[in-house]
Amino acid sequence: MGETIERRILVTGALGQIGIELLNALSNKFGPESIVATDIRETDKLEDTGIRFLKLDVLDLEKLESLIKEFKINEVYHLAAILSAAGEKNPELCWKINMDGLLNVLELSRKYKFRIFTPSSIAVFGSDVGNLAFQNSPLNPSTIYGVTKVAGELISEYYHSVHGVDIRGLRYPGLISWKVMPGGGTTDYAVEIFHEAISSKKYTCFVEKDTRLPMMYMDDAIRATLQLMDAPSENLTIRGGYNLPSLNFTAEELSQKIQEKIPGFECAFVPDHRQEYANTWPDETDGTLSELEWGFKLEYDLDLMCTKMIESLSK
Ligand code: NAD
Ligand code: AKB
Repeated sequence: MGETIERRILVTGALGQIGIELLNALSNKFGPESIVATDIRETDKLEDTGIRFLKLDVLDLEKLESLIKEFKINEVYHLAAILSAAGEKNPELCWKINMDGLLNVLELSRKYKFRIFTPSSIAVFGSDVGNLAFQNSPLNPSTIYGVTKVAGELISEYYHSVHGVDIRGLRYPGLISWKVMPGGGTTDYAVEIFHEAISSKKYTCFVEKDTRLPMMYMDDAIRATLQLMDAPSENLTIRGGYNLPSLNFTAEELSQKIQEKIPGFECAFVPDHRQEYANTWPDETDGTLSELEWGFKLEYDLDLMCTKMIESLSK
């Protein structure tokens, strides 16, 4: 879709950690009047933004279809999902929302021909991958969330090759941001730590100090999303989920970097059930294909990300 075609965008799961930031970026780029934000939860947060908000459960196919028709939607950012830790507490619900929700969007795209963005995750990988995960590393996840992300990638590839649906996806690493708290994932500690460092100078981290996971600052993730959606369709060889380059640091390295910027901050490490999920994920991801096919590069390193997080949360 070139810049000359007017975008009429629908975002599902728009009130989540990514949704709120993506709405802001889409609104700056295409104007608030181009966007219909939806979520299963209600909000009045968007009232002053000019973005239209409507309550929508992605399992409600009839309502989703009526919105697609009413607003003549030509691009959907499908973010509604249940994340890893919340998914393990309710695997059936995780499967239902992550799979049936995606299928509803795919089926409607087949009918109304809109373009889709849907995120995958580093949770597609399992413990057979080793430290560095490549695009073509094996996909043997051990969480139900990871299983839905692998199935989501496969069904996306299928709808693209069999039905010509223009769907695009990214395997986001753990995302670090300050506007909205994360919604039930394993990498949430890397956000919570900043909030607690600023409010009480103490944090009890729920993974071991030597836990190393792929991470990314939200601004890089949003830029990657917009860049992928702008890429010419013929340049893309992956429709399920592109690996992205990632930062990698241990929980202790993160706490030490915060200590440099907030003297007196103390972090304890008391692992809970989420350690088990973290142990099955790689330390880092190789994003060579994203750079080659649509030119993505990271802008934030650990130091710059920590500076931005602390500055923003302190305001
Ligand atoms: P989040 O949990 O913060 O937000 C998800 C939103 O979906 C919530 O606002 C929730 O109310 C909504 N939702 C849940 N069930 C719904 C339903 N049935 N209908 C409509 N809305 C519903 O999640 P997020 O971090 O913003 O993640 C968005 C997407 O990105 C997900 O697919 C997630 O798997 C993926 N992802 C996120 C991260 C990360 O670190 N945040 C990393 C990798 C992948
Ligand atoms: C989670 O921890 O579940 C998410 C993810 C990496 O997909 N942040």
